[in-house]
This record gives sequence, structure tokens and C-alpha cells, in this order.
Amino acid sequence: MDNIMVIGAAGQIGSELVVELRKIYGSDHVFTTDIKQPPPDIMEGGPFQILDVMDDKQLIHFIIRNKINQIYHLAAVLSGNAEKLPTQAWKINMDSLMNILEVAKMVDEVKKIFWPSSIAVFGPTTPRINTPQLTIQEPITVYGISKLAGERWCDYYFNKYGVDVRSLRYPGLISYKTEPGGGTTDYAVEIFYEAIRQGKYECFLGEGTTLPMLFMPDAIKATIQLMEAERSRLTIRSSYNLGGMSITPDQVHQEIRKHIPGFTIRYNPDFRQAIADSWPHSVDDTIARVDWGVEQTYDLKKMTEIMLKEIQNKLNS
Ligand code: AKB
Repeated sequence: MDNIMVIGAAGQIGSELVVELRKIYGSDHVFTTDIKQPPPDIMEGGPFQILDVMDDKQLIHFIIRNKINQIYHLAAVLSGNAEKLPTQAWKINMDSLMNILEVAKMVDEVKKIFWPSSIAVFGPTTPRINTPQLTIQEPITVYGISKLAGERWCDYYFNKYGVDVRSLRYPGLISYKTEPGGGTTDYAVEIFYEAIRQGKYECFLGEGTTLPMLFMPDAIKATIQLMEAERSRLTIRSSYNLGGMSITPDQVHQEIRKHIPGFTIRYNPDFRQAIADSWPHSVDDTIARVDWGVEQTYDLKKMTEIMLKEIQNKLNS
């Protein structure tokens, strides 16, 4: 059985991915790390250690000591936060990835790496509807530039050193367990919390801003599917396009109103509007479908029902 390391286990993706990985590999084989404490089930359900991926010496010791075979490197500064501290965000996003790629190159036991990219690798000159896998990429955010550079490094390490690195260009991710922090698509999580807590929400994007979004169970399934795919089936070593539902704040508002009729929304776009306006409306993930069979199961209606129910339970407990 492989030993798996998850970096960023306290985050929006990590806190849910770990649960699924433990089901597959067994709790003792999933080594979770972060610079902050994760939710109690992650802390108590298997090995956890505070670890900073920027510290390359600590990182390599951890990997060798625990005989790690697969690494999921999920730590990153997201688009909104990165615009506030551009040079720091660049350093964190790039240096952490380079540390992982170097370890994978040096340590033979490390067989596979997962690193998330994002729709942020696209920019205002990219075709916005059904954005193809291969297209113009001129991102205008620090986050997007770091993800695009990261993709090129992943491809380079695969071709030059045979490092088996796998990646997805996540759209906005919607989930109830752990809230995201500092992203442009975060409104699509906040809106559910505020609908339940306050019955009203002030949205930092305009009502008609269309972005591709994915419900977390679909994102986790796609991530594990990609990591379990036969190496020979993978034709993309930068990062696979991953689709989702194309939705606007207004559509989410209307869907929530079916459950909470009095829910009101006010639109007050901030600096994140320009970021959202530079990203695709929808993404073509045909290559991922053909290569390893990705598919989405949740639409806005089904997701809204689950989000409201689960957040209500969480706030009650
Ligand atoms: C963000 O909004 O920064 C992220 C992303 C789309 O990568 N959720």
C-alpha cells in the first residue's frame, strides 16, 4: 500500500480529499500536514504534523522518514489574496512547487505528485466559451501567472526527469466543510453561509458574472481518478482542463430563494470583478474525458439542496 502525503490538509480541498484518501489507502497510510491545525476529524483520524512546505529540509526529512510514495501539494495563495501581496504570493506558490518537484526528482520512492492548477491560467485574450485545453494564455493576476509558470515546470520535470506529476485546472470549488480563503470564486460558498446566517448577502461580483464552478465531491472524485489513471493514458503533463457548471451570482441567489424565499442580495463588485471578467465562462474538458473518464454529477439544483442542508447542520451543532 502506498504512503500518501497531503500538504494543505486544513484547506478547502485538503480537508475533504484526506477523508476519501483514508478510505482508499487506510488512515495509517495518509500523512497529513499543514501550517495550521486542520478540522478535528483530520487531526484525530490519522497522522498529522505541522509542516511548512517552504522548508525544503524539513520536507525531505518528512518524506524519507515516512516512506512517502505519493504527494498531494495543495497549499497556495489564491487569486484575491495574491493581488494584495504579489511578490510574497509568487514566492510561496512557486518555491513550494519547486521544493516538491525537486524532492520527487531526488527521492526514487516518490512515484506520483498531484498539484492543482486553475482556470486562472487563462486571461482576457483567451476564448471564454468552452475554453480549449490548448489556447492563448495571458493571465493578468499573480496567482494566474504562478499557476501558468507552475504548469510549465510540471511539464518540464515530467519530460526532463520523468517525474510523474499530474494536475487539474480547477474551476471555482463549492463546498461546506472548510471555507476557501482569498479566492475570486469564494462568493459561491459565502452566499450559502450568509443566506442561512443573515438571510442576506453582499456579493463582491456583479450579478451576471458567469464562471465555471464544481461541487467538491466531483472535484475530489476527478482528482483521485486522475491520480489512479494508468500513466500511459495521460497525454497532458501541464494540467488538464476540468469543466463544471457555468453559473452567475444571480442564478445561485434564485436557486437559494427556492429554499429561503426571503433571501436578499446586494451587488457591490470590488477588485475581484476584473479578475472574474478575465476568466472563462466555461471550459472544454474533452481531453480529460477521453484520457481518464472525468464526469460531473452535480448541477446547481442538487448542489444547492446539499449545501443548505449541510451548512444548516454545521451551524446548529
Ligand atoms: C480562486 O478564485 O482564486 C480559486 C481558483 C479559481 O483557482 N478558487
